[in-house]
Amino acid sequence: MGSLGAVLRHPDDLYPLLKLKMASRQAEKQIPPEPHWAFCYSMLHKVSRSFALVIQQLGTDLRNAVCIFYLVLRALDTVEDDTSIPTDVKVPILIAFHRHVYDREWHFSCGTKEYKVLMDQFHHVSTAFLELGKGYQDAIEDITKRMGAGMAKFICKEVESIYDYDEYCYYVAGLVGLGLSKLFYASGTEDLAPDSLSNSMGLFLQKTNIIRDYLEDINEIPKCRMFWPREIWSKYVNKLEDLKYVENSDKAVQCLNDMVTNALMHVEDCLKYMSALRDHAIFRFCAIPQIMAIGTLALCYNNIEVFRGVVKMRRGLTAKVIDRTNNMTDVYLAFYDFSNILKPKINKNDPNATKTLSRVEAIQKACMDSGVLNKRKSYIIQSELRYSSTMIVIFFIILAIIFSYLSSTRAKDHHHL
Ligand code: IN0
Repeated sequence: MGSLGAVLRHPDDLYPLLKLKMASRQAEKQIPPEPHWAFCYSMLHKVSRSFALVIQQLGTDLRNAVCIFYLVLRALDTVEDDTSIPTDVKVPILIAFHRHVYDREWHFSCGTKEYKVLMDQFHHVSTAFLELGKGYQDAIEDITKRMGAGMAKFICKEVESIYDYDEYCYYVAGLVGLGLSKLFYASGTEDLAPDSLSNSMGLFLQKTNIIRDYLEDINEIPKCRMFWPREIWSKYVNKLEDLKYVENSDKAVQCLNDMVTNALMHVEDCLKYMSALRDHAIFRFCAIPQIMAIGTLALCYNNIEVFRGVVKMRRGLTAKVIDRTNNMTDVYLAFYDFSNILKPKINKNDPNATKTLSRVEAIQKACMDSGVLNKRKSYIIQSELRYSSTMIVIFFIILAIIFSYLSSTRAKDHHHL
């Protein structure tokens, strides 16, 4: 469906979409003059689109640190993801990456498109990194070191058990949470969050990505990447790739629902983490990706399309989330609404139906217990209903215009006769 079609179906997306577009133009104009910072910020915009805007709203020092942290992690990810690099070359790079960030001469060519540019011009990132405060540098170095080692460990190791799955996600995303919490603390605006909650923030995002990207990862050339744990998929099929074949559709959806139920375990921790934040910009930076994740899970649950193509939230809904996420009330409303979208999709015959339902109800209870839920009725759904009634009114007005036009031409025809 084209973007015009999407906007016609959801006319209330138009305002947030325009607002996002303007904010994005504005942000692109505000690129710093120094060439290394200019490179880092324009790269950030290229690799993360809407997320870059939310980073841009942080206070200057923290914003620079997060921008560099983000790019260092993307670079590390590019090395890990590039299936054409032989293991004996890849592993030492991953392990030594935390030292490369201090070395302005270092670079390693890999990846494709914008990631290739990031890798080829990595000296700009190192130069900018060396200008950060010591507290920020130490946090970034420490996380890069632990993450690189963890990624190296998983290069030759398959994700077998659910324990392995949580461990892998801890290395690639939980550690990002620990690192960000350290950066927020170093900026002087937040208390240091407990590691377990910071970890859950990353796990929830990463598990959602792993679920959504099944097809893309399994079809990766020259070697497929597999992140779904055998302990889960082996209950449904003999090989992970069997999930994509039409004849296994029922099993595939059951397995998918099992994976979504597993990801939903982290929600209460995430709500707790976000509710402790004080700074408005940091809050939005953390809350927007979380709402996108619960929205994506609600969309993926029981949805065979995950095994056929790309399942993503529409751009207009993303724009709405960016526009409307300002405080914890918005977060509870969003989590409540998206769990309400997921709930009726639970099929009684699904092997995990009871478990999924109790997960969803626990999330809804956590949102309810916050005591803010009846202030405004709904975050997403209510406004869609309100606007669809606006659409009906517009439809009748157009109908009336066409009708009066037709009857006037008919009147003229009569006249001519
Ligand atoms: C992130 C996270 C992120 C943001 C805020 C708080 C976090 C706390 C713990 C862990 C991660 C946290 O958010 C981004 C979001 C993002 O990049 N969105 C993309 C969408 C996409 O499909 O790529 C966009 O274009 O908007 C995120 O996904 N990750 C990330 C990476 C680095 C940093 Cl500093 C923060 C990646 C990951 C693997 C989930 C940690």
